[in-house]
Amino acid sequence: LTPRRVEALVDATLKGDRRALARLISMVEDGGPDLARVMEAIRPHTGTSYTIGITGAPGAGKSTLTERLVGRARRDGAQVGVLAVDPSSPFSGGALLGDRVRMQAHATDDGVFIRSMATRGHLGGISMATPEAVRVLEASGKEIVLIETVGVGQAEVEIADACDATLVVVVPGWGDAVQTAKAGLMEIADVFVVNKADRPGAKDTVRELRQMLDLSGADAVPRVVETVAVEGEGIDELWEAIADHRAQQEATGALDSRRRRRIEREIAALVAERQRERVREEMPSLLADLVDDVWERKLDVYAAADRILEALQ
Ligand SMILES: Nc1nc2c(ncn2[C@@H]2O[C@H](COP(=O)(O)OP(=O)(O)OP(=O)(O)O)[C@@H](O)[C@H]2O)c(=O)[nH]1
Ligand SMILES: [Mg+2]
Repeated sequence: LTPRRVEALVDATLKGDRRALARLISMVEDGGPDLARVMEAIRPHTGTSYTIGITGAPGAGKSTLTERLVGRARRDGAQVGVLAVDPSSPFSGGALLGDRVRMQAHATDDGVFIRSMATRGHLGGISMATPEAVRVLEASGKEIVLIETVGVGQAEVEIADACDATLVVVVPGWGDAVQTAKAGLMEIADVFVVNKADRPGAKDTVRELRQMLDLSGADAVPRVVETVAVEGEGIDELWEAIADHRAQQEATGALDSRRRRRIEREIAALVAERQRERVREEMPSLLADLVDDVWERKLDVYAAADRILEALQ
C-alpha cells in the first residue's frame, strides 16, 4: 500500500469506519511491511482500552460469556471490541465463524466490533498480533476489548500476557482443581468463572477451586464467580469481579507494570524476529556453513551463534 493509502485507512478508522478498521486488522493478521506505518500513525490514539482475555477448555461457554459481557459493557456505554483468536489454527473461520453467528445480537450495534483473527502471516504469531490488533481497536474508540481464545497450554499463557485481566472459564466436572493447577491456569487467572453452574457439581468445583487458591499462597487470590451464561446469570457479579480486579491493579500500580512488561516482551520479540529474518535473508550461506561446521564438530552451537551475531552487527 502507498503511504497515502495507509494514512487514509487510519484516518477512516479513527472516525469509526468499520470497513477501514476491518482492513487494518487484516493487515495485522498478515503482518505485512505496512504494519510499522500503521502502528506509527495510530500511536497517539492507543493505550486507551482495558483488555479482558477469556480462556478455557473448548465448549466451556467462552463465546456465550463473551457475548454477555459485551451486553454488560454496552450497558455502561462503553464501546467494545471482540477478538476471537484460535492460536492452534492458521485459519480464521471454522468454529470461530459460529461465534460470529452467535454474537449476532450485537451485529447491528455500531458500538461493537467483532472479529475472528488468525495470525497466519504474522511473525511471532499470536503474541505479536494480539496487542497490535488491540491498538487498532483502541484507535477506533473501543474502551473494552474482549479476547476469546481457544486452546490449551502455551497459547493460553500467551494470551494472558496480552491482556489486562484474564478470565479462566471452567465447567462443573471439567477435571478437578488439581488438573487446573497443573495446566498452569492458577497462575494466569485473575478471575475464575465456573460456567454452566446450572449443571450438577458446580458447587463442588467452586469449593475445590477456592481451596486450591487459598493453598497457593498467592497475594492476590482470584475471585471465583459462578455463571449460567446461556441465561445471563452471574454476569453482573462477573463484571463486578473484573471491575474489582481493575481497581486493585490501578491502586497498586500492577496495571502499569503489567503493561510495561508486555511492551518489553513485544520489543524483544520484534528484535528477535527481525534478526531471524535477517539471518534467513542476508546470510543463508553463512548459516549453511555453520551448520556444516557444527555437524563436523569443528564448532559448537554457541560459537556458531556468536559468528551469526558478529555478522549481524
Ligand atoms: N447448560 C449450559 N450450557 C451453556 C452455558 N453456557 C454455554 N452453554 C452452551 O455450551 C455450548 C458451548 O458454548 P460456547 O459459548 O460456544 O463455548 P466456547 O467455550 O466458546 O466454545 P469453543 O469456542 O468452541 O471452545 C453451547 O451449546 C452453549 O449454548 C451454561 O451456562 N449452561
Ligand atoms: Mg467460542
